[in-house]
Amino acid sequence: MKHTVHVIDVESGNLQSLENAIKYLGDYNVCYIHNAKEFEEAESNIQKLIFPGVGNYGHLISQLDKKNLVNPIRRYIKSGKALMGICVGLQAFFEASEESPEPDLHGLGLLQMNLTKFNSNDPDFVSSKLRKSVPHIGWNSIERISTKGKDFDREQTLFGINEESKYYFVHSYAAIISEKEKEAIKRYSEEGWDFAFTRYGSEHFLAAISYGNLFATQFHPEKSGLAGLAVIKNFLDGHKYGQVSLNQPQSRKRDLSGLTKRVIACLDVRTNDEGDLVVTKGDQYNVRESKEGESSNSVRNLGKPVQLANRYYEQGADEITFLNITSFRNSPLKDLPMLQVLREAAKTIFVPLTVGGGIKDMVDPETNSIVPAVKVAELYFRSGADKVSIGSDAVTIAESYYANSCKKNGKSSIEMISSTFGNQAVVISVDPKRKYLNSPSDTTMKSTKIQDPKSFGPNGEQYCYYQVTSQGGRKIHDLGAVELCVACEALGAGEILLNSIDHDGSNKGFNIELLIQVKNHVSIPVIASSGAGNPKHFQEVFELDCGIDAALGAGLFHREEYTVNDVKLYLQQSAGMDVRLEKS
Ligand code: 1PR
Repeated sequence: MKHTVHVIDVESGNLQSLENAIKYLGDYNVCYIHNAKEFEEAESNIQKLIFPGVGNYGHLISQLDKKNLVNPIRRYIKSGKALMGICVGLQAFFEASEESPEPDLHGLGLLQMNLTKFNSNDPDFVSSKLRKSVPHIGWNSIERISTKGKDFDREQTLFGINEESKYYFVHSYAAIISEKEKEAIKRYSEEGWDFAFTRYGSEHFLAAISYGNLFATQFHPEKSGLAGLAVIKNFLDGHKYGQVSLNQPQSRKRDLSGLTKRVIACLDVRTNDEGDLVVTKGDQYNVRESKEGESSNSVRNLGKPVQLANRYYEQGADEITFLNITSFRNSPLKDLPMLQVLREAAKTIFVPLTVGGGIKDMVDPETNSIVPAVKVAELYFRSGADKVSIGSDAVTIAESYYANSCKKNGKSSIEMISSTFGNQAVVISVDPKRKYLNSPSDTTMKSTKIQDPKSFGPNGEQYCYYQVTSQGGRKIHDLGAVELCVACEALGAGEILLNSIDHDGSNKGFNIELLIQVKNHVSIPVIASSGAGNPKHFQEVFELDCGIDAALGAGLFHREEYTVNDVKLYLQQSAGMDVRLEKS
């Protein structure tokens, strides 16, 4: 017989992946609790309760309050039954967060410590002339686990959490341990709390906490591959302390940031001429086969989206991105083509999934009603997406932002989605193309000197700015990539997916000058995209001192020239970089 796991649902993001992970483990069903009444009805039967949270601390705490869930949760904790918090679900056990400084907003206060924001001017980065991105997004290691103040041996685990594996984190605020908190940690340790510690740059913070049957992780176990599934299983099976075998092929060398280099596989998806949803790939965004003598060529078909995504997950992709590249075609809300793809993919893929294409206010042709972008995004989150990527709409939003003297209106898709689901859930996909200039004074946009003479303009122009496009390169705008990214960061975006139409499908390597230029103007993480042709190209981009630690490839994986694992092994063995390699 299957056991039931109860999950608190306060409408804060992707619960589908958690449900999928629990079901994937085999012996469990999931039952959601939305309010106090449902809690009370189920209370005597609840044996395992999970309290997930994504996004904004204040939003989560006020939702708990609004739904009268604070007292039932306190009562449940007191009863000593098993409870697991995830991400903001961990943060809720603390007293307060700098993210939501309203004086009357308090968390559950089990730990009388406050959460603070990571410092993008981390002194270790500043002295190395590197840039630290905030949010902290990516795969990090656990540095130390302690029980009652005493360090674990390396092979010991806390609910399966161990120092050999990598876990997926995505957050800007954390229980960062300054001198003052060291005292508190010592006190709580003496009272019997267990802690797992990690660091982002020079900032040490709590990655997991546990006391009796209470357990919480700052990272997302449901998005941390096999290592994360093991943590959930240990919690559900009640195995608090265990052992891990130490023969995993992890590198022990850690980056200054602590994060591994992230390798992302991207699938451009559209319907082909036969009406099937396929993965395709363009050269400079042209996805049609070019056969001589044919006027209308067919869309390149490289495989089925879910099948390919599973293949890349098994090869070790740290994230998978799906882009609906023909999103400008209207379809009824319930039939948005990527919903089904996500639902299927999220059943077996336990790393972060991003979906892009058509994230904007839309008119549902079936009902003729306007659906705000935040609702469209919510549908994707509820189908298994962790982040949405906004392309064309981001350009329109940035244009209005500048036209409005850099004032926010609170209504754009970027602002609405980030305030509900957190900045980390909003990626901006940028499609820039080189606009040649004789001199930087020919534009008001941030320009750059072209380094490679082979890339000079047709008339020998040695300067350019990166002019943004929308609708998959079809529409050109009087706006530069830097200006677009700066505006989107100010409005609440959490990450930039930086494509380059000039490099897309070229296999000649990433557009380094564009990447440096943009990264030097924003603090949020930038994902390098377009042009990857071999593992060395990933090394090149990760070695830049502007602090890029995520890079995306498409064509090289689709054509099976390299697997994701080939790239990661190369980075580890030839370039000495820290990557996540998982035991299969
Ligand atoms: O504008 O919000 O509806 O989003 C549409 C999304 O679809 C945007 O993210 C846009 O970049 C993408 N898109 C639109 N048309 C195309 C096309 O190719 N015709 N694809 C397109 C963009 C670029 C990358 C590609 C890398 C790596 N694809 O995602 O995967 O360049 O390729 P490579 O490694 O083979 O060089 P909206």
